[in-house]
Amino acid sequence: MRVNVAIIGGGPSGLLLAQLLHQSGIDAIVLERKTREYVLSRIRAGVLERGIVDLMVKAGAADRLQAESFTHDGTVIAYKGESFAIPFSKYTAHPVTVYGQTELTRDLYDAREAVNGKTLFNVEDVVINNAKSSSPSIDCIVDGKQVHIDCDYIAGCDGFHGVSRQTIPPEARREYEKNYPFGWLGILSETKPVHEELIYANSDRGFALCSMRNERLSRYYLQCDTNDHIDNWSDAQFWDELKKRIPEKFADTLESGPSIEKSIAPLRSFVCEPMQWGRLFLCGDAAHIVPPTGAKGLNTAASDVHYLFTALKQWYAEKDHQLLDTYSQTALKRVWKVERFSWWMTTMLHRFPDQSDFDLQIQSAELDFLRESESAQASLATNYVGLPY
Ligand code: FAS
Ligand code: PHB
Repeated sequence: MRVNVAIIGGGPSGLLLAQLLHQSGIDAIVLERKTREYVLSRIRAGVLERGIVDLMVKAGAADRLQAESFTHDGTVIAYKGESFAIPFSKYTAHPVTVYGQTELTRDLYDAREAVNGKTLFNVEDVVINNAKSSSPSIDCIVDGKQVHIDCDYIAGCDGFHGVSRQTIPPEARREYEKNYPFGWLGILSETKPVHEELIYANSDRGFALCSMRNERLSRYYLQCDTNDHIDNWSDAQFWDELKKRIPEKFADTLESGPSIEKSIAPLRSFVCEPMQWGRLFLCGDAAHIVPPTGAKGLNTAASDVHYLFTALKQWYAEKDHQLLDTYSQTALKRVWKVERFSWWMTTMLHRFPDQSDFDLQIQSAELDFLRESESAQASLATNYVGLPY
């Protein structure tokens, strides 16, 4: 089989790239290790920057998003039992959009099927061949049969545990990593969100986040130990702890209910440089990871896809390789700014086991400054709604 672009990974990065390429007449295939149902069973991001919404429109996959999502003009920061709002619209031109990654991925799969896009599921033993040559290829096994795919370019959209990043020789890649001493315990419940906007809470018991998917679907997170397990948390224990971590005015009105999903995610910052190796280009979690405190994981996967799609489009339309040659440094410029913001939000809002009294005072001063300073709020808003591509 031969395609222009072979995409490893059928998560949001791979699917968004495939759809954008299709819209420009560039032939692609998506190779996904799992089934569509499995991919859609994952509960992840919930807040979209303007950039990914615009890309979904460009990809022809935004009808449901535009019909069912809603916009948030700000967010709430809570600490010491009090809270304050940060009005994005006072400092930026765009709000954020609330729409679950699961639904966005579902829309992309539906759009791909509508155009009969080639997608292989249950793909195993993916091997990338000759990425540094002008004729790369992929070998893999699908339903027990060997499949060989010749292509012009390969997009590694296979997430943190995929094969793409590992194809870059260890001596040719530099990896930066910071592991946080806590995780996030998240639940989904068919309850009314506690507030119409998100609440990021720093409490002496640890971080909490109150988010949502719609008016009757809430998403909550609690900072937990790295070795914690969902079996240690009954729904009642989760709700009790959440109420202790958010200001009373919210806790008193919190609607609890049975969890329909419960999971724990580790928190890390990670960047792989470079994000390309010959004709292999990494996008999204395959290249970088952020702690979800800044709601940047999915959104930065989208900016990578924008840069790679634009570069591929320039090559196929004008045989100009310049954007492809500079993809990694272009993408990394924005990636590092997002890494900084996500680290800053995480450091400001979480309690660290080794925090000294001095550290706690500094964290408190950071939050006081954010509450009192318009320039500090403008900086948070500018980063949160999404830096320009
Ligand atoms: P993904 O990991 O989503 O997709 C990669 C795909 O490649 C997967 O479907 C995988 O099955 C497939 N794959 C892997 N190896 C393969 C192989 N060898 N061959 C073929 N296919 C292969 N971000 C936020 O902004 N907010 C959040 O709250 C949030 N929560 C998260 C919770 C968890 C547990 C995780 C892991 C991530 C979370 N993220 C969050 C980040 C998340 O949204 C990612 O940024 C986003 O999924 C990135 O999309 P992709 O780059 O497509 O990677
Ligand atoms: C979510 O709704 O899942 C969510 C929202 C904002 C974040 C992280 C996760 O920063």
